[in-house]
Amino acid sequence: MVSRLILVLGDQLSPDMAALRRHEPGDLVVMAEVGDEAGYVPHHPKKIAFLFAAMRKFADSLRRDGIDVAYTRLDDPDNAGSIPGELLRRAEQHGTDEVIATEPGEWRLIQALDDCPLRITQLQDDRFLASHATFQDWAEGRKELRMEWFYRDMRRKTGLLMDGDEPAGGQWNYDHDNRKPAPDAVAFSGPMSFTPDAEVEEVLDLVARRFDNNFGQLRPFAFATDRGQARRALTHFITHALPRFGDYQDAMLAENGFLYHAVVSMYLNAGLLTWQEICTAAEEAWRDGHAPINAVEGFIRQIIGWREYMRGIYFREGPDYTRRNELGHSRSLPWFYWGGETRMRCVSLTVAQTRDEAYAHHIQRLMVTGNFALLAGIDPYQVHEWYLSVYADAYEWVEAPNVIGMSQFADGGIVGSKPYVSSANYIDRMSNYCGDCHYSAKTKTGEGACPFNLLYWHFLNRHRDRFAQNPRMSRIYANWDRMDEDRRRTILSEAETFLNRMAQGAVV
Ligand code: FAD
Ligand code: DLZ
Repeated sequence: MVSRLILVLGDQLSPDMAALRRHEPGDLVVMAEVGDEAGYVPHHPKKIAFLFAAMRKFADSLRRDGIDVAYTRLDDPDNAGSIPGELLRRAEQHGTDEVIATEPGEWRLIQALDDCPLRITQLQDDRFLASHATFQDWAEGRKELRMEWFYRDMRRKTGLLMDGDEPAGGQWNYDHDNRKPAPDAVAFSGPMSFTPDAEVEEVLDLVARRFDNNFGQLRPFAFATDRGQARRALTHFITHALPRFGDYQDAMLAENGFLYHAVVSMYLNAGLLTWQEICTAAEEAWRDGHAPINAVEGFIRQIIGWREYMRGIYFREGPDYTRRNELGHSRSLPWFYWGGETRMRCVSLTVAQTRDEAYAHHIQRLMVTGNFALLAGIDPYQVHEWYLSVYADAYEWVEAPNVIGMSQFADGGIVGSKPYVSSANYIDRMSNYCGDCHYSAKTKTGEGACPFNLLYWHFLNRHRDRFAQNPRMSRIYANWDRMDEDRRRTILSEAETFLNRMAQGAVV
């Protein structure tokens, strides 16, 4: 006789999940690979394979610990197709209607559990440093929310990189040291890769059969799929890449999409790693003299700062957040985001890397694909769906504030005080993408002019009313106003021509 069902979702693979901590003898853990979760966006095949393989291994580890698990595979004939459906099926099978869950990371699924006719308790997901209440308290009464102030509170709260009440090294933030352009060569072999075992191969065959139309290369597949492997991937990063993480954090290289990045977000977000062990390992590397302060501070800030802040914003802003469109952008996402041809080498390389790895680092996401979508006025919801689909680390709680907020300014400035837009100049400075491009980063109009140069002014011009008064942007508008009127007219008309050709499906 089963007393209660304990729900564990695909991104809740930590032994000390809130729901699992409530486990008592007689309870049954429910895990399920379901069509609804695998299909609410066309996830990258590597993301689906990673989660299914990690879920299966996690279920095995619970069983080894003596916990009863009812695990439904995607191709089980009785599969109900959704998480609520599976809970209802298991509830009927085992004669119970009580379910303990940990709150999912997307409003969509929270609401589906609320609507499910069972007695479901959704416990707070306490794998995060800031609970909903903590973030709410911090945000309450502030005229403007800024990550930097939140981050400093999180440093104080955790004691990470603190010497008493003071920041270690004397500064809270070493970002000014972290903007080196692309190096000629990278002295890091990239993230640790893992040869699929028989269990992973079985999942790869399933995903190849069922999701072969989804955008993305399934094989070769080299992700970690259990906690032990994810720990090794983390140690590999701390040992070999962290010391240079800061210097080249914003750089981009055609030959190397990983540079000195950790490539652990998919493990952290799925529960195979914790923020505590990642940050403690990074801090130790600094205290041991293995990695410099600019690298370690920059890295820890991403995790206890940006990651926690983004989650806070997502839950504070509510279920309609992904539908925000403050700039009224409505163009369709161009086909080249799904692998179609484009002559813009930076976009083409970033999309190709995304297709092959289900990974791109922050600046590729922000300043290449994100920047282009914003400049071109693409409907932010379509941009959001793309990002949610194509990256192995994407769940709405973290993806949406990064896309709708930081990248597309569709929330009107909740996440960022100004839009992240740039002309070709930034990409040319920070990468080696532009050298072999069809377009010329240095050419502003006419034959071969880089579309980022044209669209940059087009964006600023069409949103003048909103941004001209922004103190951080007034100089840019002054530059625009100083330009000869004919030149301004040429830029705007060439930008229009470009956008029209793109909308008609021309190779641009
Ligand atoms: P590193 O560069 O090595 O950084 C270390 C860790 O810091 C990451 O693993 C991640 O956990 C955390 N981190 C860094 N930046 C952010 C951030 N802005 N928000 C939250 N966490 C951060 N991150 C996701 O985890 N899922 C997403 O779906 C996602 N979508 C994004 C979409 C856009 C448009 C942008 C601009 C950023 C997005 N990010 C997302 C943030 C960031 O790009 C990724 O976390 C990072 O690239 C993951 O690679 P890494 O592990 O090598 O990170
Ligand atoms: C992303 C994902 C996928 C592809 N498949 C499953 C699944 O079959 N079963 C499951 O429990 N979870 C899956 N997930 C993760 C969920 O979509 C995730 O828990 C929610 O989006 C909330 O973050």
